[in-house]
Amino acid sequence: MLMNDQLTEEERLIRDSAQAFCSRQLFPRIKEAFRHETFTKNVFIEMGREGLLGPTLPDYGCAGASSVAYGLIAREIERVDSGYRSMFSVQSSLVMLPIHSYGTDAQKGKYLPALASGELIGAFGLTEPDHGSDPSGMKTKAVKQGSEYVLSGAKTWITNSPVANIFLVWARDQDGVVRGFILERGMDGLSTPSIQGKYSLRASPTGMIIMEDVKVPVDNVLPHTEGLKGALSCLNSARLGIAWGTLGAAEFCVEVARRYLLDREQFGKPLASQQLLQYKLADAVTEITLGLQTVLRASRLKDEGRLHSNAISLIKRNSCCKSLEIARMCRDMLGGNGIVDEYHIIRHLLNLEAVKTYEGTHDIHSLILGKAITGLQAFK
Ligand code: TGC
Ligand code: FAD
Repeated sequence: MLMNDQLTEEERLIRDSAQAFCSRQLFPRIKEAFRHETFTKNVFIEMGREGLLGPTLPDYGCAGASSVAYGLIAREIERVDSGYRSMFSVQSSLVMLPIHSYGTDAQKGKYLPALASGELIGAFGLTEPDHGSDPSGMKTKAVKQGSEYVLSGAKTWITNSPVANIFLVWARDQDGVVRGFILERGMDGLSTPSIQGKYSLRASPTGMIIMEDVKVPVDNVLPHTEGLKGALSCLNSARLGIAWGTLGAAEFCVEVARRYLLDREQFGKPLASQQLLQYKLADAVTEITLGLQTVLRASRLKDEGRLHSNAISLIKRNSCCKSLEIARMCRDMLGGNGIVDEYHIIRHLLNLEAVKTYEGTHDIHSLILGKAITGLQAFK
């Protein structure tokens, strides 16, 4: 579709430099990082040095780039690994963006430059052990006592939590109003155990945020958001990035499969010459092409202030689901070699299973779309 022509000069430059960075800095470490669940803070520092963190913010050391540029970065990072894209998404969209949108000048000045450089790592705590798809039932409490709030409760499945320095936590105050709080590592009563045994996103640390009467100064409350809407609004930008990113993972899988099929001969000729396999490649390339055009259009609408969150649900759901199907099909095309991490496809396939679940599961986005189509709410 000559997508290159649909990008601005700045977007092309950002994409090319992100691509060079990802192949130079991220790709060489991913196999070992996934195998051994190793994390290095350098990933954040290097992303920060490259100007990739919080790229749409207009100030505090950020690039002020378009939502398309944000998506192009997500696509390049996820071409390498969804876990690295998770780190980028949470830092940029779920921590920096809410602080920028809802925070005081003092909070912005204190946290944003250090988050942009990767010196500080952030985490976003919405999900709780008993409230995943339905965060409206959240139990984490914030009780005001003088100049502090006392937070108690637990968040789980939190990307970056075991390594984060700051935690954007959503909790209910004594009046039942959901508010955003910035917690810092080292506060008494705060702990962040890792979740063990993940077979997906192994390069991305995931854990809990446990709060046992953590005293949080009122200066750490985000003043410009009240109610669940604030927390859910944060998800829009991250979901858009996922819609771009997962297509990058799918593109990588297709490229590996294409090269493999051209090189490998069975029954006396290259597998790539077999009609069944060409048919599958045609399906994969079609879905990726359609998906990219749609996320591009959605991102342009976002920058014009005309993108509805229902449309974000549509692209998050579609990209995750199609990319997962493509990864599975490519895995199959490599036969036995498809399950070996040397070829990377099995890693993408395992990652995409989690990406289909977080930021609203596939079926939750189906229900959001179902409500938009019928006017009837089917969640509850
Ligand atoms: P509902 O009544 O529909 O909504 C409450 C208020 O919020 C508004 N709203 C939104 N506003 C902006 N953007 C959105 N996407 C919004 N979704 C809802 C809504 O208009 C309403 O506003 P108001 O003014 O009327 O008060 O709320 P509900 O309780 O019925 O729930 C709706 C539902 C199920 C769609 C929502 O709870 C939901 O999206 N659930 C999924 C939960 C989820 O996505 N969690 C993500 C956690 S973070 C994460 O996974 C990070 S992984 C990142 C990584 O590693 O990359
Ligand atoms: P549940 O809500 O228990 O859902 C289980 C199943 O039931 C799903 O198939 C779901 O689609 C289905 N279901 C639920 N409700 C309905 C319904 N009404 N009708 C039909 N089907 C329904 N959260 C954060 O806050 N911050 C993070 O940084 C973060 N990072 C994550 C990283 C990883 C690796 C993972 C796996 C999750 C992360 N999450 C994070 C949590 C994520 O958002 C939740 O896992 C997700 O919202 C689903 O919640 P749940 O796991 O509790 O599943």
